[in-house]
Amino acid sequence: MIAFLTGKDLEKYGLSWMPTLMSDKQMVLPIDTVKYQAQEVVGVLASSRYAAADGVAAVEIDYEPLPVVVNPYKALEAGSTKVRDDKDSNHIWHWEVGDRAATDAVLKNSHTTVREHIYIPRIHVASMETCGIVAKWDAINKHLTLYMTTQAPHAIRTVVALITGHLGLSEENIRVISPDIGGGFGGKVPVYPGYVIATAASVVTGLPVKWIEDRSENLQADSFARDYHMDCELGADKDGRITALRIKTVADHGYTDAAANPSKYPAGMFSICTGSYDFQTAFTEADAAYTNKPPGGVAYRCSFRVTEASHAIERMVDIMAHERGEDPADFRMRNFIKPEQFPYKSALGWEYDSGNYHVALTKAMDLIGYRELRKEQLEKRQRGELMGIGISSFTEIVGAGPSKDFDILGIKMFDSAEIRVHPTGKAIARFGTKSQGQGHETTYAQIIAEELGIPADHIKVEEGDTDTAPYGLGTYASRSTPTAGAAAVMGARKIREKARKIAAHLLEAADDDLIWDTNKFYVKGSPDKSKTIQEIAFAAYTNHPQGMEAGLESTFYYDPPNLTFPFGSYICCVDIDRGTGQVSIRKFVAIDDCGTRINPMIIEGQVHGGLTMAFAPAMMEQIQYDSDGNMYGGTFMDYMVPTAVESPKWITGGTVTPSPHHPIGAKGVGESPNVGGPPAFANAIVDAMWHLGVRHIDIPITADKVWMLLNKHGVALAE
Ligand code: MCN
Ligand code: CUN
Repeated sequence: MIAFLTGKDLEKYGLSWMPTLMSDKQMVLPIDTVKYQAQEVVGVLASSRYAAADGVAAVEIDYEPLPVVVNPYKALEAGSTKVRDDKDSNHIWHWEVGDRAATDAVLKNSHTTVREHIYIPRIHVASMETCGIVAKWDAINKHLTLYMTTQAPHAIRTVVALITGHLGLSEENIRVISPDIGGGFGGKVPVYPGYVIATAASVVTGLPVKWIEDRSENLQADSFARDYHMDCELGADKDGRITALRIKTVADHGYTDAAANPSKYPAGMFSICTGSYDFQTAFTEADAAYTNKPPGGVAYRCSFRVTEASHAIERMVDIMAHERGEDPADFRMRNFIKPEQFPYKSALGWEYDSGNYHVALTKAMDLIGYRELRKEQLEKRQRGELMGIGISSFTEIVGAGPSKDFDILGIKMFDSAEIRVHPTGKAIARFGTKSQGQGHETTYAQIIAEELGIPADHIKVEEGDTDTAPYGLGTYASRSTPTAGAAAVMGARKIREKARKIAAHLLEAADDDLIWDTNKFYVKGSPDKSKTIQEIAFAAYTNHPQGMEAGLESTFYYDPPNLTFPFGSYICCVDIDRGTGQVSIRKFVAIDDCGTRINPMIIEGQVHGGLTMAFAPAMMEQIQYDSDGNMYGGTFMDYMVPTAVESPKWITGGTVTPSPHHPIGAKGVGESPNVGGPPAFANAIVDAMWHLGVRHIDIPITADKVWMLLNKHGVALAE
């Protein structure tokens, strides 16, 4: 054992609390009260894992139970137990967008209105590897190196510099390295106490210090996602045209707002909740509450609360269609934003760049054989069998910036690429994003190869080292392709323009007389007079024009003019066993549109993974607490992550509607399947049971929930 570190020790350095990304604050180590079960209480430093475990076992803490508040509605009531002594109440913020009065009036006068309370419970990303860090303080050079699992290394470096400046640490002496981190999925965006404790411990002891979570620590104490309680109301006229949407949300943030949203958007991009439909009128508001739970409101492949928004609208549209006795596909087709309406200004303020929703849904319907399945469903229903079909036609919103509206802790959201072409025509490219398994090494190289004609396997892609990579905001919210991917294009084009000048010099021609073709410039009218990019690269270092800077490289910071709006149509077909309530996914078809596709195989991988991560919270995953704030479970015995055995087979396809403002028309895709997926399952299951009187089931839709409903409606088979 080397040392114990307490909140009191950290207080000396002003580090017992730290800022969160939403300008709230979070305990690093507590001094006399803890806020939730499983909160870190003391740091034990030892020279081996075994000694550290003995050290932990030797720690004795006297806990005195204090009143807690676990339910966010209760937390918001006057006189409720206060979670935070430093705050006046448990109400964190109120946020609203849209026209409240107009929405109320339109809903009041609508021919049909449907209402539903929809809850999306807490879930946890459970990536392959947990979070960890090795902090190494070099006292002689006053240099700090942090090898850590972060999705945003540069932002971390700046934050460390800002909060430790008073201790003499300076940004040029901080190096953050994020190697292969075993998956991120948003869970590795926040800063966790373990990182800070390891760093402080290294500075105090002068030794390199490693912290790595075990699985239970990861499940119980890291940031959680969702926990949105949504009251939704949707109206339609007598012809089945949507009139207005209202959603009122209570957001459970645990004891601190540690969400990783852009500053201006406390509820993220939730106002995309009008989805793929043409709304004139809408209003949404949210109130966030403190409760005695770990920090919530962050990650799980979500694009900043878009999963919640998409679940709400896709469930509501389905409920409306059923209420009207109409086929949900026909109802959607009538109400979709039409292709000629793009760029489309939504009632809640977004400008959708491009879309073609009818085609995507038609393609999905053809692929699954929708009309035949409906026929089969009717026949089965007559035999008393339960079969359901669910559609989700979602719209995503990804690619933050634009920096005029988007920042994290004041740092504007753009992204970057730095490309260097070496004399022999090979290249290295570095980015401000950080792949966690999305394959940037492959796709960024492909982008540059396409623009410069250098073979992709001659291009080395690097990310995640703040000493070498250009400044960027990292990888989350499917922003890499819309931002850094665009920077790669623009940077490569800058290089091509310089290459043109060098080629003109070599070919003794005017710049304007040169034509670019795949990997070379040739002289207009004489295609045999040409210089390849490799010849040009060599000349950039050996024979460049007098007066021109040597070398062939560029740095580009790309600030997107708008977000990108990928979309898709998913259809799920289920059978339900009346004896057990077991739902089996018979078929699942996913049509995704992410604009121009850079690498279809990588996209398919993203979609397969994302659909599995949509299936998980729809059918299995959930973090629950009892009324005293004790977490049920906290291991993989209780938190059900699907394996290959449970996961359905995915049938995927796509359409291509390029983004008009991205330099190659690409939109993000990394989170689409996860954002669009859950309501497809829920809609299918409710569809199977609607005729029994079931209107809505909150996810996860487990067999016991289904069986209870079957039993309640008198159709469960009992042996
Ligand atoms: N791509 C493409 N053509 C497009 C769009 C994307 O070929 N039109 C490729 C990209 O070049 C990239 C990949 O698809 O290689 C994903 O790109 P993009 O949609 O831009 O998303 P990001 O790279 O920004 O990845 C983030 C996204 C998020 S936010 C989560 S959460 C998530 C996800 O990616 N976490 C993942 N997918 C993951 N996949 C793995 N293996 N591990 C994670 O932690
Ligand atoms: Cu919201 S999970 Mo991804 O944005 O890292």
